[in-house]
Amino acid sequence: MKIAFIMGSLLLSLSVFASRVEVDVNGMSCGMCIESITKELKATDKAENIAVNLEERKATFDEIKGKKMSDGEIKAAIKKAGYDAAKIRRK
Ligand SMILES: [Cu+2]
Repeated sequence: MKIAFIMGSLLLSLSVFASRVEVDVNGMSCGMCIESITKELKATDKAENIAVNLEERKATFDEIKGKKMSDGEIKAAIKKAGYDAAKIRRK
């Protein structure tokens, strides 16, 4: 019963989010950087659960299902915030 519930939640979360995306970002230095990157990713309307880590120089987010973002779109959003997306990984 409990396992069925866990499996169900797992399937549900898989169906809600298309994929987890991890972006290496160059040029971040403070909390304002985090804010502007988060804002621009959110503005695409394709990213959820956005987390920007200053120490790891990384932005991580979930693509909203059915709204896949191309590498170009991700780079454009990061660039709009004033930074450079170095490497994009999908999990
Ligand atoms: Cu900053």
